[in-house]
Amino acid sequence: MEVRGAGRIARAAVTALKRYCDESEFATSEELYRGLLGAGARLKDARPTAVSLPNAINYVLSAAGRGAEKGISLDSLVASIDEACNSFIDSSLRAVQTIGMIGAKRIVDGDTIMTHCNSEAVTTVLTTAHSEGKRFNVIVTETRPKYQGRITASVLAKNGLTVSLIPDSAARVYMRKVDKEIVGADAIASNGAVVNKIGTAQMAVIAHETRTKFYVAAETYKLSPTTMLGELVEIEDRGSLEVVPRKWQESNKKVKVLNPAFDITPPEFIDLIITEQGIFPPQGMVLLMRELYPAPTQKPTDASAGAKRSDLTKARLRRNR
Ligand code: RI2
Repeated sequence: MEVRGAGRIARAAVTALKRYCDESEFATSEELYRGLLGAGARLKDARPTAVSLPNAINYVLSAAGRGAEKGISLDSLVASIDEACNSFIDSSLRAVQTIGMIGAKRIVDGDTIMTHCNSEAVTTVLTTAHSEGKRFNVIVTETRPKYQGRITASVLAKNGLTVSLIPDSAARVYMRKVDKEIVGADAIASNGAVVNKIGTAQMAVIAHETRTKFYVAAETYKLSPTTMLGELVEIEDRGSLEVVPRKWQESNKKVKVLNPAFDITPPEFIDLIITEQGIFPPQGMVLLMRELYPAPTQKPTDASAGAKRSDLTKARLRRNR
C-alpha cells in the first residue's frame, strides 16, 4: 500500500524489473531471463487485484522472452528489457494524459462531480477540465478504511478546484446534487464489469437510483484478458487492523473483522468507460480486449513488434497468466 493506484503500481513494478536487470550480476542471457521470470512472479503476487500489474510485467517478460529465444547476447538482452520497461512507462503516462483530455470533454461548467478513492486517471480528468477554464464542484468520499479520498481532495484543492470531502456513508445524501460520478479501475472484465476500491459498487447503485451518470476512467492495460476465458478477478482481502485498532480487536475477539479491498460494479450500472483509446460503453470492452490481446488459444501474431512500439496499447500484449 506504499504505492497506490493501479497505474502507479504497474509503473513501479516495471521500474523494479529494470533495476533488477541493471543492478544484478548474470553470466549469461539465459540466467538473466530465468531470474527475470522469478522476479516477475514475485511482483505479480504483491497485489492480486490490480490487473495492470501482471499486464505490465508480462509486457516486459514477453520482450525478454523473444530476445532469449533468439539467443541474443547478455548486453543486448539487458538493452531490450530496458527498452520495454521505458516503453511501458512512457505509454502509461501518455495514456493517463490522453484520458485526462478525453474525459475533460464530458465536464461542463456548473457540474457537480463525485469521485471515490484516489485515481490518477480521475484526478487528471478533473485537473485537465479545470485547467481548460471549466468551473465545477467536486465531492470526494473519504474511502474507508485507508482514507485515500483525503489524498484526492488534497490534490484537487492544491490545483485550485472546489472540493468537499464527505464520509462514504453520506454518498446517498449528496448524490441527488451530483451530475456525474467518475471513478478509476483496478481491473475491467470482458463483460464490462469494473473492479475498483471497496465502496465503488454501492456508489454506482446510488447513482443508478438517482439517474446520475456513472463513468469509469481507466487505461486499457487494466483490461483483464483472462476474464474472456471466464476467469474471475481475485479480490484482495486485507488485514483487520486497517478497520479497527488492535486494542479494540483484542477486547472483542469474537468479532470477525472483514476487509475486502475491492468490489465489482456490474456493467448495467456503468454508463461509459473512458480510456486512452476513446470512450466506450461497458459492453464494448470485450471487442477492445479482443483487439488488444491475442485470442486466448492463439499465439500473439505481432508479438515481436510489440516491445518496439511507442504506443503500448497498439501492441498485442501476451495474455495475463
Ligand atoms: P489509478 C486504486 O487502488 C483505486 O482503487 C483507484 O480507483 C484505482 O487504483 C485506479 O487508480 P489502490 O492501488 O490507476 O489504491 O487511476 O489499492 O491511479
